[in-house]
Amino acid sequence: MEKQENMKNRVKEGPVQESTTRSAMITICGRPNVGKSTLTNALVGEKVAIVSPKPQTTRNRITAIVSHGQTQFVLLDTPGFHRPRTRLGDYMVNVVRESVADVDAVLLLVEPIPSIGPQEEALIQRIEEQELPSVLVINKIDTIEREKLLEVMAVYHERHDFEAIVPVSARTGEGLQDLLQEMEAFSEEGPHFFPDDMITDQPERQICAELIREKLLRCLEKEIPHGTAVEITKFSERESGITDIEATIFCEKESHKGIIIGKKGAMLKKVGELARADIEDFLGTKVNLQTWVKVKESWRDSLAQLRNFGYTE
Ligand SMILES: Nc1nc2c(ncn2[C@@H]2O[C@H](COP(=O)(O)OP(=O)(O)OP(=O)(O)O)[C@@H](O)[C@H]2O)c(=O)[nH]1
Ligand SMILES: [Mg+2]
Repeated sequence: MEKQENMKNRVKEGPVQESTTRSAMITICGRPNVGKSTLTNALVGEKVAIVSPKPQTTRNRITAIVSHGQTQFVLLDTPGFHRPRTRLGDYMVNVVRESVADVDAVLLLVEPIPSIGPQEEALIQRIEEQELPSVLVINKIDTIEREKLLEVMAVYHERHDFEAIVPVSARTGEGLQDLLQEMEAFSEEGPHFFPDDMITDQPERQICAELIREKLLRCLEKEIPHGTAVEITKFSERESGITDIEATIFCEKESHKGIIIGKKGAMLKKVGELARADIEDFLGTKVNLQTWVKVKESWRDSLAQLRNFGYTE
């Protein structure tokens, strides 16, 4: 009788399929400037997230899609975890907290420093609270000696039971294959969440706005670029193949506006030229980019303005 039941079950399930798809959703988190977006881009093989030498470059959660054999990894690049000083900061930190939940695993990206800072401590606590499997990824190993690396590994190993510790350089690509291999452990059989040729869920115009913001971060000093937001007000492709883009750069003070425009418009021209070149590469068309600068006092502390710029839950 038991045997018959087994036979019936087998017929119902059908033959075992040879090739099955797998997927995993994995959050990348860490303090500002540790290289989360650089790592995201390196794993995707294309630029989907802007990168700058200044902390707090990423403001939103960025979904990036990576194909690895039969597996589709959905990576969530997050803002740097920091102590917020504005409502925008509150939003960014909340994005991180919400991204370290309901995923298959978390990559905690750290600097190659043999001490655990308050940001890492808070993120480890969040990972423990959510009972999520995690991999410690020690980035920027191109900048340190091997002995130092062992020290860093020991300090973190003592603090938390990571599934794996992987040293990498997001800049040179060292260690990335090992990292992908470790990430496979979190994949499960099932359909892919996104089409296989998709690399990010961000709309084209949002990426264009981000590329302009990246140039502001790279060209301007101190607090000024952190108080900027970019809105695309026109985005249309002509039949001849040229894309017309109009963008407004918002800043927080009249004095900042003067600096962003620069002497005889030199700074704005430089930002525009750098951004246009990148946008042309990204869209694969010629681009006619027009930029304006406007002031919105203290927008980073205004809920209405944050919503307006898309920094909403
Ligand atoms: N030497 C070296 N520099 C790196 C590496 N990875 C990233 N960087 C640099 O670190 C800086 C910050 O990189 P991002 O990728 O913007 O860092 P992030 O963690 O996304 O920063 P936020 O979005 O501000 O949280 C940039 O200047 C990168 O070029 C690396 O492996 N080695
Ligand atoms: Mg980033």
